[in-house]
Amino acid sequence: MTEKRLLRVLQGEALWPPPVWLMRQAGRYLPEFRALRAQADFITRCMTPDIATEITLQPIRRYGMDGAILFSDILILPWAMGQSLHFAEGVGPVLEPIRSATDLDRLRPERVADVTAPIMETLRRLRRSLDAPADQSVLGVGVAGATTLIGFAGSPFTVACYMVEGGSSRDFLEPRRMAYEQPALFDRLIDLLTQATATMLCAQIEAGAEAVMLFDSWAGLLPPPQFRRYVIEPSRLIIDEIRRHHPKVPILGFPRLGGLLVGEYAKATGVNALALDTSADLALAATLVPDTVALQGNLDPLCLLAGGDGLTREVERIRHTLRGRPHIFNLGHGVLPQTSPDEVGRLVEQVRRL
Ligand code: 1CP
Repeated sequence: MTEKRLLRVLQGEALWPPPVWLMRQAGRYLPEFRALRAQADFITRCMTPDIATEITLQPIRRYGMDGAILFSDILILPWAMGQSLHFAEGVGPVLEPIRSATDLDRLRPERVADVTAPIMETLRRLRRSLDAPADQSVLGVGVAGATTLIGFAGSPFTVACYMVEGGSSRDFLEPRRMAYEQPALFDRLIDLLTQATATMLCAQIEAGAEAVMLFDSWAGLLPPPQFRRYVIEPSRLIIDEIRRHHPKVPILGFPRLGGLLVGEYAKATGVNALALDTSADLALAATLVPDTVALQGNLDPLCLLAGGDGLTREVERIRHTLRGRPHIFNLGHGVLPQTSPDEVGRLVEQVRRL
């Protein structure tokens, strides 16, 4: 049996204390990340195995997290298909928007494998580093061989949001309009992303990812019929395709702000773990989702930022509410840049307290 506690929970075991990792655990709140950040722009950092490997391992060295998530981004996929992308300081991603069939026809999904080859090299190096015997490990005592390597992609709907909007937005009006006004075009984009995402996640697994996660950060913008069509159905197809090639590799899904539809999402897609955002009531989610499916989450990133006794109380509430069922401790969204590295250390220590 594997020594990796996160993998055991993904296979349906309830462990006490729960394993822990954090979304955006490699990030600006770490001084060692900021030091590397000056060296290259964001896409170069993702595409350079030396840098991406180092950034992924930083939080593992510091905290011995149970999960290491590949340092990359959900928007690397459209970029690899040829859509122009850059990350503007203080603004976020900026893309040349896709608004017509002509724009869509310019995308080159057949190029993704070649363009993302350096990312697969990063995964191979990460797996070697994480699984090196203790006496050869670059990680701390007790960490060698204990951390699960997680690959990921954005879900088709969330990636389509950025591709059609041309960047970040609070409400993503352009993709939501396209879904109503040009449904055939939006369907084509979702279908193209569904196929490309399944292929890329299979490649990540073949390069060493032991689990993969689908981030659907904007799923909660959709009414139920569209949630079924653009969130559940493409995720189900991606998961079916991955299982055809890699039946044993666990898959996590994060339909953020999915509300009452998280149960239907979990059952229809067949995810091994459902990541819950901060708004989810854990006891209610536990009744909606089959108890063979692990729940991941869902501490408020602001609570971690604020720290102190409030953090202690929330960690206790969350881990005790889900005690007895498969649970992976995590935040309900990413670590905020203003977070203190010491509070992250305190959080991990407390989650692991017997
Ligand atoms: O300037 C910088 O250093 C770039 C900041 C940054 C980082 C560190 C971006 C730009 N992406 C990432 C890494 C990243 N993104 C990871 C791997 C590292 C880790 O988790 O530790 C992952 C899993 C993501 C996933 C991601 N990117 C999501 C889904 C999860 C979520 O946060 O909702 C989304 C929506 C993105 C888009 C994106 N990329 C970057 C930014 C600033 C954004 C968000 C823009 C927005 O708010 O709309």
